[in-house]
Amino acid sequence: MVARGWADNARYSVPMTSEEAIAQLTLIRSEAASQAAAAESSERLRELEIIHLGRKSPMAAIGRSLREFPPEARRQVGQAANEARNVVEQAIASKLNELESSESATRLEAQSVDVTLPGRRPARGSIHPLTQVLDEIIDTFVGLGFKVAEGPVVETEYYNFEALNFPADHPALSMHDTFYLDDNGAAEPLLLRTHTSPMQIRLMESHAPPLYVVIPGLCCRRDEIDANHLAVFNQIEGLAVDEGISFADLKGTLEIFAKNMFGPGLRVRMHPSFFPFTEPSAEVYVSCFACDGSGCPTCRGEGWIEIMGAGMVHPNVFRAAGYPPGITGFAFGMGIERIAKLRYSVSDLRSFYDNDLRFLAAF
Ligand code: 2U9
Repeated sequence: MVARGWADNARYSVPMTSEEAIAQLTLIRSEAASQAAAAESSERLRELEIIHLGRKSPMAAIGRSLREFPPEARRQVGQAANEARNVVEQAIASKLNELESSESATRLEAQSVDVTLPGRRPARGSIHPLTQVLDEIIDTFVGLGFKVAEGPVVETEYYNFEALNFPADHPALSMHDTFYLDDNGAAEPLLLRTHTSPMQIRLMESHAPPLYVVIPGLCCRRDEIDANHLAVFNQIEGLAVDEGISFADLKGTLEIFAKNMFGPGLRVRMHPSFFPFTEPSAEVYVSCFACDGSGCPTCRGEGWIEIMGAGMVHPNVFRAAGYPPGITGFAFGMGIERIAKLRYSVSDLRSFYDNDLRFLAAF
């Protein structure tokens, strides 16, 4: 039967008989199926989908012209169009499936890992020499029953100076010249602490005696930087407060520390000195661990090396902290960088902060 319909795209915008439409569909169906089978990529298949099944495809045009055919022809053309669409969809889908699995196999192949190759060893860091020395110092004092505490680097003038018995115009203050913060209306000037001693005052305010504590931490002074001085450095200070604590307890404690740090055979000597917060005060020396006291370049020919300062806590300091009259205690303080410099025979303190891996790898 010759029944006419219309195909409305450029190629097929001519009236068609149902036979012509069915012939067209058969042609589209076989062409599209063989194009799909020959496709080499999923992109090409998506392109074929648009060409053969899309809104502007000849197949869609025939579909739109169905209503122009009489019922019997419409049924035949419609059935042929459905079959053609199913065949083309099926051909595209199965090729897509095939391509995707081979594309993913190629991808997996490219990403595969040879587990038999030797591993790459990650570069490992090490503990900074200053941290190593600090840990060793802390270990000794913890072994003797001291606790460890830390406090703020930003302090008030009261805790950094006044409570520690620094008279307002005393020359000892010049050794403690430091950096002040913009006060922003604070009741009291704020500064970067010059020693960790303020924290001992804070601890005494909140803890009744007995007190055995070491306090490590960052300190700042307005110093010219050279091989022996840094403007930002680390200290560890100790405080022991108990009934009947004597200078002998101080010396015995420091001897244990010095022998642990520099060697069991060395001797400890104390020289009179002055600090506002201790009375009496002393500089603490160890016999030179390089020449055992006979004099060498390490001890600049003196036979002795200064390692820290110490003394018996001044009664004014106990008073400021609110401790009872008659209580006794000792205190000491040392620079971590200085101890590490001596311990490892480093000639310049700045090496600890250069971040030169060749230097740091030596520890
Ligand atoms: C309180 C009472 C006493 C801490 C002390 C020193 C002696 C000392 C220096 C060593 C090298 C500082 O880093 S350094 O320049 N320190 O000589 N420090 S006694 O005395 C205290 C601390 C707190 C309440």
